[in-house]
Amino acid sequence: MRTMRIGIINYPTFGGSGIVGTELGLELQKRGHEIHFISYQLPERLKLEEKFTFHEVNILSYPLFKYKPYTIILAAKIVELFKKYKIDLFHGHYAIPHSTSLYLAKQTNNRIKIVSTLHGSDIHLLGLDKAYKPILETSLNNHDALTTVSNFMVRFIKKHYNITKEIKTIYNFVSPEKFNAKKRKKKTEQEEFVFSHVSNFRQVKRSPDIIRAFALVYKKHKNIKLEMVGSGPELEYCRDLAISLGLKDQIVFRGSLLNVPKVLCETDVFIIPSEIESFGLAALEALSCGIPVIASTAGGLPEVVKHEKTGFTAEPGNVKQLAQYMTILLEDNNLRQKFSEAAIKDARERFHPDKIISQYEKLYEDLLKK
Ligand code: GMT
Repeated sequence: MRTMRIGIINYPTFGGSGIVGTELGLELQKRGHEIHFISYQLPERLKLEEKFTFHEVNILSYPLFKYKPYTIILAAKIVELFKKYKIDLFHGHYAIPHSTSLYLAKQTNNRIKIVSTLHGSDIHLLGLDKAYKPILETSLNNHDALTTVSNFMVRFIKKHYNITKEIKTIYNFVSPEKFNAKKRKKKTEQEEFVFSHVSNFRQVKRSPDIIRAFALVYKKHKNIKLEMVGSGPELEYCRDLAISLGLKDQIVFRGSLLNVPKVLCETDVFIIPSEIESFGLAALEALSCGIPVIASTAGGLPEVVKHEKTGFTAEPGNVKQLAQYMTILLEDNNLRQKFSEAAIKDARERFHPDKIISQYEKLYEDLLKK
């Protein structure tokens, strides 16, 4: 396989698309490709690395600008980097506004090859707004290749957008070195049983449902704890809810953490009850650590969590069902162990970087041949 020069454009924050973009770049780099990371700030997960090339997109201020035109500045950066480093292709993560910057760059220089991965709320929430939709459709229809992260997303895009280009599903992936069961502590019967949740606390995540379900479980089981990791618009509401239900000491809010594997080491069951979720990278990271997951049946989550094999899937918004599944897993050590072993096996078989990265490499090779 030829080595390629690849520009990766992503958000630098803790969100799933930013993480997938960064981890993809690092995995490609390990395989010998020359990677150029491009963003307005150093991506969080790159801060842990030693070797990488990062290009900052500087946003100039000007007295007339109330809103800075990032889309144009990023497009100009892509054109500049293409010329300077002879980059074979640019791959954007999260369509708004990256896919439009890529489209503008290609309009400026037709030899630039562009790929976008459509991750989640860029499509099932934000992109549906008429403020974005027509420009998004034009931008995506003029790409060299498009990918998304689940079969659910392919169906959703076909149903709601006028996209004529083929869209390929390439699942999120997880590194067994970074997320593994070996680091998990063996617990004694006396130790607290830990549920955890990692998210950006937006409404779509339905984080308060977990607190309400936890309150139901707590009526019978006192030796339990809930770890809530991340921050976002509903965090304060969740804190207040925990206090009002008398669970201040049982529920810990950790804020945004870089060291998610550390929390997972102490977790017995992971919960992700989203209203809609294109894939659920946080669920996959938990499965990779051998943690059974209770997910909702929404979006692409059932493609990741196998009901009654690696966890349970519950109707979004059904707090009683969530509490039932939490109780089953809490009370049945054997079932938890069975799910845990199946979770590790499934994460390695279906979502190992070796399996997923080669799909991206093939996609790149095919489009460069054209
Ligand atoms: O939309 C978000 O909540 C964040 C978003 C992002 O782009 O940062 O995450 C999405 O992309 C992840 C990586 O592909 C997926 O694993 C998440 O399921 C997806 N989130 C949603 O669809 C809500």
